[in-house]
Amino acid sequence: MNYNYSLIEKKWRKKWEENPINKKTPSKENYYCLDMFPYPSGNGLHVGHWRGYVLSDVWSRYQILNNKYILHPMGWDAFGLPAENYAIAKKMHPAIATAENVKNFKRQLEEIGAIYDWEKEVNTTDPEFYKWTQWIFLKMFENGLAYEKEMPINWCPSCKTGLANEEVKEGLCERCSSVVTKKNLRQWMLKITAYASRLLEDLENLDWPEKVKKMQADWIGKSYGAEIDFEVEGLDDKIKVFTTRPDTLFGATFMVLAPENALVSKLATNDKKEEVEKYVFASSTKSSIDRMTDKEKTGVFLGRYAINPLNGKRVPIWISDYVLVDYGTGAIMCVPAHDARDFEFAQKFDLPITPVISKDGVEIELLEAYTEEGVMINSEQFNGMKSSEAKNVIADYLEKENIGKKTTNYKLRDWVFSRQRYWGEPIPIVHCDKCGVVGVKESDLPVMLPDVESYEPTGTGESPLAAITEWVNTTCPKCGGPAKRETNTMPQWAGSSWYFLRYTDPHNKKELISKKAMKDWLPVDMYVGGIEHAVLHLLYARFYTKFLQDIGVVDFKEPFTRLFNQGMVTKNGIKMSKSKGNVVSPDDLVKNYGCDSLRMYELFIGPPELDSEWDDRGIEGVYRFLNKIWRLVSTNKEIKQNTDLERERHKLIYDITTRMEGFSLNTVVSGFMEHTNNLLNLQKQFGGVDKKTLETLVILLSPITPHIASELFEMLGHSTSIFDEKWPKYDKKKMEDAEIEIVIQISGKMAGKLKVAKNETETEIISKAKEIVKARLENKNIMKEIYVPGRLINIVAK
Ligand code: ANZ
Ligand code: ZN
Repeated sequence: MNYNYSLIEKKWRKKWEENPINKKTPSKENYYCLDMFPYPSGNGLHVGHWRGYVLSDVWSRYQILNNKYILHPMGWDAFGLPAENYAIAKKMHPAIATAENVKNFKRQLEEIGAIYDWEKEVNTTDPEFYKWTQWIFLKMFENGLAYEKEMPINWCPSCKTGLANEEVKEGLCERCSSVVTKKNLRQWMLKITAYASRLLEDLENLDWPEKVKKMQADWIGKSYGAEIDFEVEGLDDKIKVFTTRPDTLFGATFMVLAPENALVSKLATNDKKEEVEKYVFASSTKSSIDRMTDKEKTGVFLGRYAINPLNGKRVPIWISDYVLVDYGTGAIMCVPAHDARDFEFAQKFDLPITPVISKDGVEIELLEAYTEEGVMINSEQFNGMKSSEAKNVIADYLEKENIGKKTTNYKLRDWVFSRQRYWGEPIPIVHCDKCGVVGVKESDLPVMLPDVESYEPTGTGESPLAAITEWVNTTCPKCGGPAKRETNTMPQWAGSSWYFLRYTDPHNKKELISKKAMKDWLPVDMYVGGIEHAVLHLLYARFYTKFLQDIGVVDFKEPFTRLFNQGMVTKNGIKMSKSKGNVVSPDDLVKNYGCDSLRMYELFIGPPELDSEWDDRGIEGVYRFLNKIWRLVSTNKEIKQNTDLERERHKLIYDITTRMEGFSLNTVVSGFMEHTNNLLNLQKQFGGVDKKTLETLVILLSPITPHIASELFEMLGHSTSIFDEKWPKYDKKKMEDAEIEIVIQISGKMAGKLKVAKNETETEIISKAKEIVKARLENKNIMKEIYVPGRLINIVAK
């Protein structure tokens, strides 16, 4: 009988459909294993996408065998730019394009043999779902966390929409790689900054990759420092700066304000006004990428001076676009001796450079900024102090003298939450001339996204929704007078910031989720997805969770207890993607080798957390290996268990279990390969293998290759599902080899080796050892014989 994967896979799919393998029993604990849900693109899945879904399916099945009742849902992140851009390109309504793509995705996911609970499917574009996305926004609005602001935002001229800072990568639009510019628009903002410290502190206890935690911490970007006031000569105004280096204050020889700083026009002296205005305008039209990467520093002197509060020296005030208006106070004190950017600026404009820290307290001429710690110089009463101490001492002194105060600053900015696009959740807000900005009544949710003829972006900064007057014109929920709907929509992140909650109770019409569903399933036990979501999605989801905790919807502070980031699949060294033209479709591979072979090969290509190169020929080897297992079991003549077989079985369980637990799934596969060879050898040696060993092997295999494992389990005489079995347990004592190897030394030098039975006595062992090294002991006197049990014998001889 040959391994007929196609028959077997069909057979077991059907059985699982009729008889789901994930069953609730009183003894089972719940376990929530979640995939990052995909946006259903038109391209379908390639083997790179498969990798993540295989990982989470293997993990879910492994949990079932560990007596868990699992929630393993799937859904669609279907609002947003990618879906809309695709629909525009195909000249289809996004709703229709999305529905088609979802269908195709589902078919492909079923090919994986994954056990998704389709009863729990969610779709962010379903009004029953986005009703709650809007509800969360309303609650944030009521709690002062959603607010409007006129501001220069990142604007992608190609996508014709505003972008969050998070969606701009090195000055380019994350979606389409166009250069991002600035545009002044009224925006809805979410006050994520109110949660900055909690978002930072709560990272600590998460079972997440350290790398991801660090990326989040860096993004939140907490800096300790001080705000210091500089008086302006001849005016009552003060300039407040933020610095992380109060220890360098004596070296502050000039100041720089961001061009957008509100004080600029007031501080500029008359003879400088024209030049200043020109510069301010030029920076406003510069793209952020230029501002960040321009090599030559630029700037203009305002014609005015401030006073260094410690040494009373006059410092000229400049503007330059290397200072950002929205970080710290939008103004800095410049210490060219110890800051690289300030050094460059000082050199370019010939400004004084005064070192205030040196390595060993001796002043030397600087060829570049000295940014290390050291000993204070040129700093009056603080001279000789370590700069690391001076940081605090000077900050304390400034506080005492009322010149400054210690503060912390976060890089994290409030979240630009509106998009000027059609394909998103309408923001549930109404603008009334009398009452101002009013939230839609909860009972009127969802605010349905109207059907429109033209959903292409207008490019004017207005959403296409603004053109639908019958939708825009409404009545004010407060006064009943005429009012207009908010026409901006939410960003794609809105739905994905909380979807994982809804899976636990997707059909609840009364609440976002019930308390029972929350207690039963949340937080998520294991979250599997790509590293590209390390910052944004995970940060937003954490923020939403904390907010929902604050308003009593959930009772935990972190949504994802354990996180696993799978690496990318590459082909010829670059990420597999349709646009790179290097995708491998799973369809033919499944046809030619079966789903089990492809599942196993996906794991075998490399450590799951690392990027791995795809090699089409590799699957052949895995296929041959499954055939080997097939033969091992199907041709076996059953014999009674003996100690060799028992030992091999426990070793097998041990290896597979420890590697599974460590999520080292590629070595799980290689472990199977090793142990299958061992079993084949034992089969040859003893004329067969015992039944228990083979049962163990196929149970261990079942999370990875569920179809063939189920078939072989049946072949071994079982009529129940393999997934009703328990994950096998190992006994370390039974793994020990019957023979041990002992090293023989003569006077501490290696002289030979000896294999002995475990129960042999010391005298027997020593006499055997002496027999082996007899030749080297000739003409020598044995002074001493030292035996370290189970390890070595040292014969001391002269
Ligand atoms: C004086 C100084 C001396 C500084 C020195 C650094 C080194 P992080 O760690 O990123 O918080 N800074 C403050 N606000 C800024 C803004 N809006 N745009 C550009 N730069 C700004 O860095 C804080 C430091 O970055 C601050 O400390 C300030 O320069 C600069 F030897 O002040 B420092
Ligand atoms: Zn009103």
